[in-house]
Amino acid sequence: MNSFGMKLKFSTFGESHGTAIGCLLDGVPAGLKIDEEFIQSELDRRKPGKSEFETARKEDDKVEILSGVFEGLSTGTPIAMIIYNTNQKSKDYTNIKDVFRPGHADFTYFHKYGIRDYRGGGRSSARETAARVAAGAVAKLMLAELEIEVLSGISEVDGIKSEVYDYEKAKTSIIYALDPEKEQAQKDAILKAKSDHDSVGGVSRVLIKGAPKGLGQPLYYKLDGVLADAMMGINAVKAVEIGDGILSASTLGSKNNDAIRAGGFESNHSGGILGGISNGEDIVMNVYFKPTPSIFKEQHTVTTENEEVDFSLKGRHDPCVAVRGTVVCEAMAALVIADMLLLNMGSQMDRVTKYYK
Ligand code: FMN
Repeated sequence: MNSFGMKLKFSTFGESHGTAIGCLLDGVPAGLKIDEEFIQSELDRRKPGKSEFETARKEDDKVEILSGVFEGLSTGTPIAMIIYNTNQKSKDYTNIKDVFRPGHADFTYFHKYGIRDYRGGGRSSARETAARVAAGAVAKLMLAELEIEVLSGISEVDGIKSEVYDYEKAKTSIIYALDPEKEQAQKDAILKAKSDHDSVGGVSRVLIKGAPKGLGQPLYYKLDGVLADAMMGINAVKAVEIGDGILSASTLGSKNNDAIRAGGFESNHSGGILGGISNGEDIVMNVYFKPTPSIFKEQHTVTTENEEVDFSLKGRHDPCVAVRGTVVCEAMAALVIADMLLLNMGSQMDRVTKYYK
């Protein structure tokens, strides 16, 4: 499947070393001010080659809007966006033409489709996530009109955990670090792995502020379920927690429950979601990224003919995919919330009456 969402639906196309990647976003209400500079700035946050903490591949990731926008406003018709690939070095991948990179999707894509697009991983490459960021930027513009904000940052690298979550600080950090006190150690861990020809994992913490109560479609399109699906669908994501997540399983009900007062909840262990529906509190998620599979140490693998070989990879790869991945988490979260807002509009008769009468 290459599409996601119900009322706000997007599809992406393209592969790492093809001509272009892009998305088709359907369901954006007419009259939304489309700020192209903002969309580009979101792509710039994700684009590779900005620092030594990322792959040295340089892509401009210039986005072009092909349809669905007239005189700066959405027209209610599908918004198509395209990003041309400009920095493919397919020959970097000739040494893995017939071998599978351990940890990558090369093995499973080959066994599923019987075709080997070895150039940068083809469609399984996270290059595709640039298209999600473009779609997510439009969703963010929609959310901004309702004063809903999606923020994120890196809360952990190689087991070095943040103790504070400063989302404003994360905006200015080259690795989007949430804790200024931990940033240097986290950077050092990335550079150490890189110089060892290895890679490290990390965690993105996502915060959705200002979401109203009532978002989420029980039982089978629950807000937490769809957010988890959206996050797990991002390359290299191995786990997602909503609120206290895994910790909730080892605590008492009396500690885990968020007591309710007239002015709201006294705590937010639930991460802003109860019964699959937003409760008006901040929505909080931890998204766990594994270490980048493409590393330069010698590894055991097999060829497409199932012959065992030892090989060392060449090319340019992110030493910690969580860093750029956090921008993708924001985009996917924004798309889910925008979809849920549109879906929720018909949930009570008086809203329907108010609209039509
Ligand atoms: N994997 C690599 O091997 N090299 C990379 O440079 C790389 N960059 C990535 C950048 C981002 C923003 C993200 C989110 C992931 C990146 N990945 C990279 C991860 C792979 O795409 C991913 O691990 C692979 O498709 C296998 O899928 P899985 O890890 O979800 O099982």
